Amino acid sequence: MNVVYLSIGTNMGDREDNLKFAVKRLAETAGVTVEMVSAIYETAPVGFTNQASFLNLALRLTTSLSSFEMLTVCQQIEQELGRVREFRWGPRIIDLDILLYNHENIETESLIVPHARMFERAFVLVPLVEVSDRSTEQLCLAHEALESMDIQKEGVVQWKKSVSVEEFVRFEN
Ligand code: A4P
Ligand code: MG
Repeated sequence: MNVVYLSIGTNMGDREDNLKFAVKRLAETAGVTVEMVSAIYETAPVGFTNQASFLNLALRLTTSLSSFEMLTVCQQIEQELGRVREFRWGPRIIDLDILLYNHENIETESLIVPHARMFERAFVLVPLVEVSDRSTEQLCLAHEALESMDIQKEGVVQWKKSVSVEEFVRFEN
């Protein structure tokens, strides 16, 4: 089984519903087991700052799917939610990013793992450490990077406490 960490973000529409829909769809995907979902954080926009605040979470899953199959699953869920790409780092209904896939380093045109910007982003690292230990070098780096950050200054605030995966996906849309 492969261990995968995802980051999910949204700043358009009903943000909580968008997160729930995405986690539920992942949990329903054949070959994917969602193991743990972090709390939901409200986070100040990074990159393009003149946009609404985000809700972000991270989750850990195990899967028999390859990293590229996992990317396709993520992109399908984005499409189902009707994501329209306007511009890079701009507002989005949903964004599912693969942070880590086992301890692999992948550098292709369509997939870069570890996610290229994850170690500098508190909105990624705060939820990630909640669902991870220090079992790989990359996770150690993630924990260490977060320890040297000022979370409040980065604008990351817990918005909703963590609940079980079952409760999270018990969602009718
Ligand atoms: N791609 C390459 N590697 C990966 C990966 N590890 N996971 C490719 C997922 N996709 C990956 O992504 C563009 C391309 O990246 C895809 O075609 C895929 O093949 P995209 O989602 O279409 O476009 P994007 O979202 O504009 O780019 P990206 O890289 O996801 O943006 P970022 O850098 O993740 O920034 N502020 C807050 N507070 N919270 C946020 O969630 N998100 C962003 C998005 C900016 N600011 C934010 C947040
Ligand atoms: Mg993305």
